[in-house]
Amino acid sequence: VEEATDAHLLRFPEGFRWGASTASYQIEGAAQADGRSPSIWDTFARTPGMVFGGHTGDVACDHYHRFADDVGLMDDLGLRTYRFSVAWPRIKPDGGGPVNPRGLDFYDRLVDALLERGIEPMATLYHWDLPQVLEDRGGWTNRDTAYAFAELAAATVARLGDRVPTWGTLNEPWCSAFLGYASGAHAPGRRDPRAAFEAAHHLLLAHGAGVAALRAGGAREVSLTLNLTRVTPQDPADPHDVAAATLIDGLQNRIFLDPVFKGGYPDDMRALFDRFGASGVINDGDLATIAAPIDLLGVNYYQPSVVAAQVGAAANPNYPGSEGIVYPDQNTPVTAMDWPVDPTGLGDLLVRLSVDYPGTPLIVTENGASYVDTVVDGRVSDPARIGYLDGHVRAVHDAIRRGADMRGYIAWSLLDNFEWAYGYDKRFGLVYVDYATQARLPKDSALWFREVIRRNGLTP
Ligand code: PNW
Repeated sequence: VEEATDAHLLRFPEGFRWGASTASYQIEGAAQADGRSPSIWDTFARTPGMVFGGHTGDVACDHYHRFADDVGLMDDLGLRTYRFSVAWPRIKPDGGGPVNPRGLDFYDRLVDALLERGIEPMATLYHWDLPQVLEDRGGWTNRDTAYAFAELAAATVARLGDRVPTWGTLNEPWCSAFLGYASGAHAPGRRDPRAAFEAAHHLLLAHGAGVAALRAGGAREVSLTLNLTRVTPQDPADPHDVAAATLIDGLQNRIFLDPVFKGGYPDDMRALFDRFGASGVINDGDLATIAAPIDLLGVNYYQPSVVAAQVGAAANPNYPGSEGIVYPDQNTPVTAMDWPVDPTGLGDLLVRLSVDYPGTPLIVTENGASYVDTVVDGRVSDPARIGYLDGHVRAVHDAIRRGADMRGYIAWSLLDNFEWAYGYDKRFGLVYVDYATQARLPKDSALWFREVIRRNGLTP
């Protein structure tokens, strides 16, 4: 528990990590450079109607060519940690098999540039850009994809492990499995609940096998990032609403947390594997692989969830098996994504994790907001984003006071970028990107964040 040493400052613990996040497909561009093969997102973005405006990541922020300037910008903004992901199709264009050294060269240059500026690199091995060649063999519904992932982990840590202290296996396997294979809102755009549960299991298996490969390669700190949230019943006194909240908590949170930290699927989730005919992919020994200890849990949090039971309601396609559950409007302020803003959801989530899954330190690996930004007289004034970030950083501070072992706060995102199904229409950056010129302009929120980092605290 950290007491404010300065009455005017809510201080964070010594060594608390502050930074920003990105992901390869969202910023790099250079889709054909140096032997990169197509990923499922290249294919999906080219499928009519899947991404806003037909946008693709072909150019994105052109970070592949501008990384040196972007690292300079990070330094100017006082960021001390940079979370990025590596593109599997650059490193292993055939999915498995031989390494493409030119693909790894890019990350080698990036890591060196970060270290020269004293910025700690945090590398994520998979942030959704699966090589299309692997999807052609079933993608995450194929067990072999998990083993191919472990080989990616081994090759990447072999090249960068001497300089990258912190490694993440997967980013948000919930999105990969359920947006990718159940609702089809994300690549590869399949709509098959059975495939989604199979994918969820193989993603967890990939994580576990990846942890083993990272350890064998000498990784110093190994983590997994999940998109988790606080799920509450609309009426806590109504047992039907309470049951609805429990099921959605299972499909969002426990289906990943319990295998990793408790060595098994919760009974209600196991029942859904059975119902959708997906239990056959769970082999003897898988859960032991999945439950390999990790050093840090990354938490991505954007919005809370409030649910209610309603007889006859169709299942939300993102949550197969959730018939009879609805999401009543809460009249909370929302972001440009229509996502409700409620920082108490983050504080409560972090405290819950430290109670239900004790012993693993936590780090916020993504948190941020999309608002409509405009450049006026060479400046982007974004008070709503500052308010969002301030409220959530405050919630992290409060979670520490309530006993959570918090190691850092990493904002989403460094730059405006390719926001998946929304293309370039939604801006999450601390830094504005003018896509016509690739000019970068720090928003007021970036300058606010720089002050928080400089003080290692918030003013009350
Ligand atoms: C996360 N949903 O994505 C990702 O990790 C980032 O790459 C992304 O840019 C960021 O959050 C903002 O969206 C999500 O529909 C995308 O529930 C969609 C959902 C959740 C997370």
